[in-house]
Amino acid sequence: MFKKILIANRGEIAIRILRACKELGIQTVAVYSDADKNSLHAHAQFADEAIHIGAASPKESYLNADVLIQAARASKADAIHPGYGFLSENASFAGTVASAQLTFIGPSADSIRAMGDKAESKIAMKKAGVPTVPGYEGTGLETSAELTAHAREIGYPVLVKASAGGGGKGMRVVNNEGELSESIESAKREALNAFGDERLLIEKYLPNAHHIEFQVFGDQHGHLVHLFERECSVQRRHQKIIEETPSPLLTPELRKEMGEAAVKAAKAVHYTNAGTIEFIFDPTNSTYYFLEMNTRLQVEHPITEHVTGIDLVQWQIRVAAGEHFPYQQEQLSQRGHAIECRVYAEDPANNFLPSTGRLLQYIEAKGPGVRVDSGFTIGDDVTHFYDPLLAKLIVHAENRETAIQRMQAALKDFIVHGVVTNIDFMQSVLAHEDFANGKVTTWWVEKSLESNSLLFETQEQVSPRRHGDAPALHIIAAALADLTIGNRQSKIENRNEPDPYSPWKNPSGFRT
Ligand code: MV4
Repeated sequence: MFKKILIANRGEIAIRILRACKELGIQTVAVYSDADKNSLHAHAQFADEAIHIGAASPKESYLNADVLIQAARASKADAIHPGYGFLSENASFAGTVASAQLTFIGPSADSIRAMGDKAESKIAMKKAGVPTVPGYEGTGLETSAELTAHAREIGYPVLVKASAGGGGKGMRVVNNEGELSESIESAKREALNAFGDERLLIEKYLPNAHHIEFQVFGDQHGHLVHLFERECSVQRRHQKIIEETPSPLLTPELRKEMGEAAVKAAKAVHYTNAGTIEFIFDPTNSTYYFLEMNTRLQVEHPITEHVTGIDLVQWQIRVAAGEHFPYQQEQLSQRGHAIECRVYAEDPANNFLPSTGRLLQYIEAKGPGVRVDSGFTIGDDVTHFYDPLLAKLIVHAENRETAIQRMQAALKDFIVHGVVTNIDFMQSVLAHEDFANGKVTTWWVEKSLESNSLLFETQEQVSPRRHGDAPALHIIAAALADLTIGNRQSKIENRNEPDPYSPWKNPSGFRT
């Protein structure tokens, strides 16, 4: 087993990984940027060591492979956990880590590469017998005339996608032939800009799709299983808001079939460690298609942990160290229902713009069946440098109905002052009959916001405290926070006192 792991990430996921290391008796090294000097993840309460890696901008710190590897060497870490985002799906980073005689806690660079390209992975999946969306993927550099012919064959509406794409970039819905050439040109331009790669593929557009993904997990001895699905259809502009498992849409038969397809997909690229197979699911005819694979631990992994009882982060570490994953597919099952709500510092009433500022009051929900994964505490600043995710609120209960009720209560208990959050917005979604009926498709949030202000109307009914008493609460919160922040600050200052005898203090200037 590893003796020491460097966590190349920040915030809630760094803290989640630090906890898993602590439970396994592994020493930890946190890294932090200028903006994170006082952040929880670099605090002695969580990390054994903390190394400063550069300026606030991700490029100069959390995305700087060289400085991360130097930090791992200087601290004598055996392995690096990349978390999610940043360098987690960067094949060249995974390769560099391996060449530096360190273990990358994740899949091989080859697996990451094989799944990194939409067109290539789609071709590989077809070959492996995994259903993919009907469409055309050639070299990706077809002329407009060639693509027009293929689109006609597929039948409108079609979807033009950038091969190198992700997060909806370079994606265009095309309703008829008249719109095609312009969409191709603009998608190419966007793809070239974003990825330096203008290759496109074209496929049938599924307008009523649900996003259902399967967690897969493989060890280094060829054993690979799935840990069931997560339904992630409540999202806006490719940012997920609410995830749940089991999906209210799947029958046991479909679940089994899709799970087997997910295992097949992962095995085709000799996948090891934690990964996710994204499917698009059409409830009108119960068809499903492979969309892409995320070759990392995902933000929403906790709901899978609660329903399967498997600690995914611990097992990521254990299989990376060469251990066998001990459960056969038949031994794995789903117990109860789990939901995750992502608490963002953003303003739904103002086009969901990130809301920055100091957390004047911050009280997390707690109680039986309630878990909060967060990297923030009272007094922290929410800056524009990083994702505005404040916390992940996760509940687990006997069934979907009780899980929804538990989530609604927990959201009421979650108090944040100083920044605006999407808490009330999520209450509106949870209270909506479409959500109760499992009718939320991937476009549902945008459509509901567009068609009427229904979501915001519901909001006032669900959450009257949003109005009226807010200014007074802010003043009280600010006064209380000053006291608490004062206490907290002195704790952090103690922790940042340089220790002249520290064995990991190094002359290369990592730690200031
Ligand atoms: C689609 C689709 C409908 N039809 N493909 C979005 C990003 C990438 N993961 C693929 N995406 C989609 N592909 C076809 N043929 C709808 C989406 C899509 C989506 C997929 C998953 C999660 C959220 C989404 C939000 C909008 C569109």
